[in-house]
Amino acid sequence: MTMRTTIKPLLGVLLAVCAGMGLAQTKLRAWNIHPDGYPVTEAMKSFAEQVGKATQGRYQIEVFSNATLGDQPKAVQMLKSGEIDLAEFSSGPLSDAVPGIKVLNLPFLFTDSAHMFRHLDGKLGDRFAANLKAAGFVVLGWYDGGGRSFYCTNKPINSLRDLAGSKIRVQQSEVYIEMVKLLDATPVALPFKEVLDALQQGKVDCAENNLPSYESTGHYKVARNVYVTNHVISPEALVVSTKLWDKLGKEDKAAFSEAGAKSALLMRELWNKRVALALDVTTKQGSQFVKVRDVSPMVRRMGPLYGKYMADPTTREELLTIIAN
Ligand code: GTR
Repeated sequence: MTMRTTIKPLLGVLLAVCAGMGLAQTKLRAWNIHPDGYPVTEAMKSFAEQVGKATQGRYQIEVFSNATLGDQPKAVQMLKSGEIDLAEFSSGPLSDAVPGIKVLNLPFLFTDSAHMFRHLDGKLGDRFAANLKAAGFVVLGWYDGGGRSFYCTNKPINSLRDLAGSKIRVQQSEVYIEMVKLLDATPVALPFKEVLDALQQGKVDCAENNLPSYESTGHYKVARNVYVTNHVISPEALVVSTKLWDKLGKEDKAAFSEAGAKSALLMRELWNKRVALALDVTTKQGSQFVKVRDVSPMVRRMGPLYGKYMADPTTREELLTIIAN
């Protein structure tokens, strides 16, 4: 008898024995767009470690960072189809697949992260999580996406007039595309990984992001003119596919949820430190920050976008609840 004929049945028996001892291991794949050391990556790693511990090693989660498994819209589909099990998504690209969370990307909706988390950690957060679950994504934790601002390669931006006519890279997400059009600029939707080249090669004049991503991507090295608008403050989410979730037992669900909640708190803490660090690094390297003096002209430009959300009773209620509280 050769190795080849014995190995399969032996493996089967070993796995069955392990399962009987509660030792069967399930390997899970988690998608992440950011590099090592970034708050999202570190929080995901800590999540993976905690799940491993809490389930006595039965679940082994591997975090694939730097978008090595594909860009964000692709990963959203991969999670739905079960090709990957977990992911950390920005609410921008995620909302194209789940219209029930679109309102979260509206410009000037949240005044700061504390305002955002007051809602996400409360009733509205539960509602958005339910909408996500119905679409195949179970939220394990809301992460911080920070405040996004514009930055350009060639000229200082002092007003909306300076942005008009520019080609601005946006996330692959409808709300962002509409927002840039309303500023009389041209939106260019590109995957995150392609933005540095696009800025360098002049395919786009500007991009927009939060400070930690502005720094971690090296965008600051080519686009030094930052127009600090914080036009979108929106969340990100650590999610697991409902395909996997539905297979988990009660105790394992609790272990995943607890690890997710803890990782969110860690992420938010790391985030604040990283914002400060990114500001320091980019300033020292020559980035020029011009703070918008008055956001009202920009808010007024967004009228048609708000109009759409006010026309729908559900999003109208969400929008009004958020701005009133
Ligand atoms: C980052 C966000 C990423 C991605 C990126 C982008 O702030 O964390 O998930 O959405 O922005 O602009 O593509």
